[in-house]
Amino acid sequence: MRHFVVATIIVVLVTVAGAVLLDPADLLPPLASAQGVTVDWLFGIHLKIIAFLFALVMVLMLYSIVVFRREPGDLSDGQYIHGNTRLEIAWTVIPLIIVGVMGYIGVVTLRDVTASAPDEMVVEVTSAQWSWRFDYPELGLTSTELVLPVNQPIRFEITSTDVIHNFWVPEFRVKQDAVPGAVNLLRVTPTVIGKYKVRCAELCGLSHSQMLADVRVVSIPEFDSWLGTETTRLAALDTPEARGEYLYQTQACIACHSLDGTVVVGPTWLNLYGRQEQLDDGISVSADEDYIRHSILYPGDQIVKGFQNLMPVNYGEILSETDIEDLIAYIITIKD
Ligand code: HEC
Ligand SMILES: [Cu+2]
Repeated sequence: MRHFVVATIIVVLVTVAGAVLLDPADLLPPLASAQGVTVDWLFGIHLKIIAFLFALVMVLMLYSIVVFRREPGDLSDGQYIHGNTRLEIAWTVIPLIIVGVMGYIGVVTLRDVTASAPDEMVVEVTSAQWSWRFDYPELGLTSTELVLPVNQPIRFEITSTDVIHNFWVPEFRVKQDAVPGAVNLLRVTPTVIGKYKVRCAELCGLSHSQMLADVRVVSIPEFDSWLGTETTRLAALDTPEARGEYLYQTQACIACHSLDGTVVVGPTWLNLYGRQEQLDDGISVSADEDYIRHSILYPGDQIVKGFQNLMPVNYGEILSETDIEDLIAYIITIKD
């Protein structure tokens, strides 16, 4: 009985110490969404249960090792114990109840986090190796930076053009897979003005770790002024070259092609037009308009020497004929 009391007291002390040390506030980045409140609450409960289980197992084990260790010279066998029905019922029923309760809390939390709001703003998220694009269909805008008005419920409609990615802003806590051919929903109400980053949370190839996008949560007036600037900028896209530059930024080319000579994933576009391009089958071609068009539509046909066949194959479906002409017009302007 004395052992039982002492061990219980130590378990309680270690549980409290563990729960204090495992403070979620130290483990997670600052919280910046309404949905995250429930998530953090759930996370806190989990950590406390984990602290208790850790204490239970470790304390009883170490206590037994130290207190019930063999005395020197004692060669007798240990006591033979044959089951203990009460104990067995207890260690079956109690975890069952805990799991049941956690399941219930999980369902309630999930319902809470995915609940819709009447005044949602839609943002379509398109992921591609290795970039993000954000379309605001209600506002007629496209951006590579995610700008959100504070306290505005957002419904993200998330998809991918190639492989599976995952849309994640750690400060918002929630995340969602981006699956080609499907649209997945994620609801977030940003609550804190500030700068964050979208990260890809699904290993998706070579530049997965660089697959970032800027997030800005701003006040309503600031959002309106951003809207104004972007709309004017879009309206000013009246030359093929300007539209091509815009496509370069919004259609993911920027993730793999540089403009300054550096090699990212694909060849730089600096001085691309007109250069003699060595292909990996030993042939050399002159990079004229037809070659560039062909490279965009059928990237696997002619692989540039020293590069891998990593360019997305579906630009023919995504881009219109005018888009491709605009891109070519833009590429022609990139020379030093
Ligand atoms: C995921 C990375 C990636 C993206 C995104 C990407 N490309 Fe590429 N691109 C490559 C790679 C790698 C090559 C070289 C291998 C090859 O020839 O297919 C290449 C080659 C090219 C070439 C031939 C270049 C040369 O030096 O001969 C052109 C033109 C081109 N891409 C245009 C585009 C355009 C336009 C876009 C956007 C609409 C784009 N690419 C998006 C990876 C990418
Ligand atoms: Cu990714």
